[in-house]
Amino acid sequence: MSGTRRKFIQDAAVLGAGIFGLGESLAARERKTREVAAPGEESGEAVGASAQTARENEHGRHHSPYGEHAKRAPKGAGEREAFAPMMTPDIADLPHEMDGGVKVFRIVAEPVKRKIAPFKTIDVWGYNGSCPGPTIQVQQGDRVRVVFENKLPESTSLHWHGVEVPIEQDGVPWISQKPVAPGEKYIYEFTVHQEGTFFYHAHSAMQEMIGQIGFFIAHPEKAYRPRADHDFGIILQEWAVLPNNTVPNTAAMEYNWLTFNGVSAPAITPMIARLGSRVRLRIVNIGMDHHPIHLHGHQFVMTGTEGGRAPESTWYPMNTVLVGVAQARVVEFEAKYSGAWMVHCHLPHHMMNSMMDLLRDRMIETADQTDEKALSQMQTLANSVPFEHVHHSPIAANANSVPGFPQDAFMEMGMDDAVAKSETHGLPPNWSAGMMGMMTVVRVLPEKEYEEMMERIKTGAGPEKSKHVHES
Ligand SMILES: [Cu+2]
Repeated sequence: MSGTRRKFIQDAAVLGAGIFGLGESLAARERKTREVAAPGEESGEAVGASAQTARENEHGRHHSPYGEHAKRAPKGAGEREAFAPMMTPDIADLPHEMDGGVKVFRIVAEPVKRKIAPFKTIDVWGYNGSCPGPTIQVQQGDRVRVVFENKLPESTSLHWHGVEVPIEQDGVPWISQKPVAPGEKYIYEFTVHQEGTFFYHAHSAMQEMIGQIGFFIAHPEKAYRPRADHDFGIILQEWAVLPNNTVPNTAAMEYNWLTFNGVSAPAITPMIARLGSRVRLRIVNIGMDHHPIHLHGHQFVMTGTEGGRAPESTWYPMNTVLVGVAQARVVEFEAKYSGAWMVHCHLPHHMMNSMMDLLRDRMIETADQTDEKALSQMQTLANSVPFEHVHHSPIAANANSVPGFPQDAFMEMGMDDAVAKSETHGLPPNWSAGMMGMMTVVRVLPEKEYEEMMERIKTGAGPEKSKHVHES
């Protein structure tokens, strides 16, 4: 056994002891951790923790109605249908390794620089260099171990939102575990007996608001019927970034940057679907606001919540789903019509990006001013991208004399080149001028265009400027 491993186990055992007057249960758990240090010495830290959890389960510490599930060994591969992974635009999947029948994931909580727009990078906290953290995908029946390391400057923990786990795996500081101190590790391990759209997050309000969340997807043992051909996940977040700041003000309640998966439109990567396919969207909200997410051109049904799959008898047609705080909403639709169809929050202030914080110490006025002056002010922002800020949409000759002008006239900022990627190939010129905040598109492509797009994404080829492809 390496010195590092021994130190880890010792640290796990003495972490926080004494100083803060630990309660009875924490002290008891500490003893338990010490007792199981021996098997860990033989087979490594992760296995040691596994032994701890297994032992706790054997001793019947977890008395929930799901105790039998929690104890159940993972099923053999042959008994379950292979699952098609969900895709999280702009967020990577977290890889895992196998230790016997256990899927082992490694998560590091750490400060992250997140480029939320071509001209805006903010300082947030996330996991494994990503905010939101990487997506974890497992299958119902899996035994899961998460080796968690805290590289934040303060204590934290990981909570498995909606997942029925033994209490000692619940990730609530001081209630279900001692906080994981900076530089320390903690091992979470549990059996996933549910299916559904879950997420992991720090169980500390301000840490949630500075970005500490990621998807935890539990695919069902047997695929949902009807099967979805495409499966996409979106995490909703909001940020208050004050002028001259890169660190969001997590105590604020008014937000100026709204993101899907940590990116604001038009930088959000479009979702690509084949014409005639069935598309699933899973939307998760962790923040201060509720978000009515609206889809254009199609009706969908809500097939699941943060509690798992909903019975088909409860499905009814809709095209806007309210995703409340701490909720997951899963919707599905038949991609019947080709085109670039908007998926966006319909709260008006969530359909824009604030340019105020880009002005640094300059003031911008959006009322009682001339068109010329407003344009020149906006150009000071555009210089940093760089592009020329113009009215993409025409304005009237007498615009300056109409009370209320301007409204959207100065907000448009077309920046197709700055946000170009494979998935934007073929979008109409200046498409990005109409995209802000919590806004993206599902691009429903006919067979041939779909196959070409998949090839383009595979090879990483950018969009062709010269060859414009109309989508409808
Ligand atoms: Cu919203």
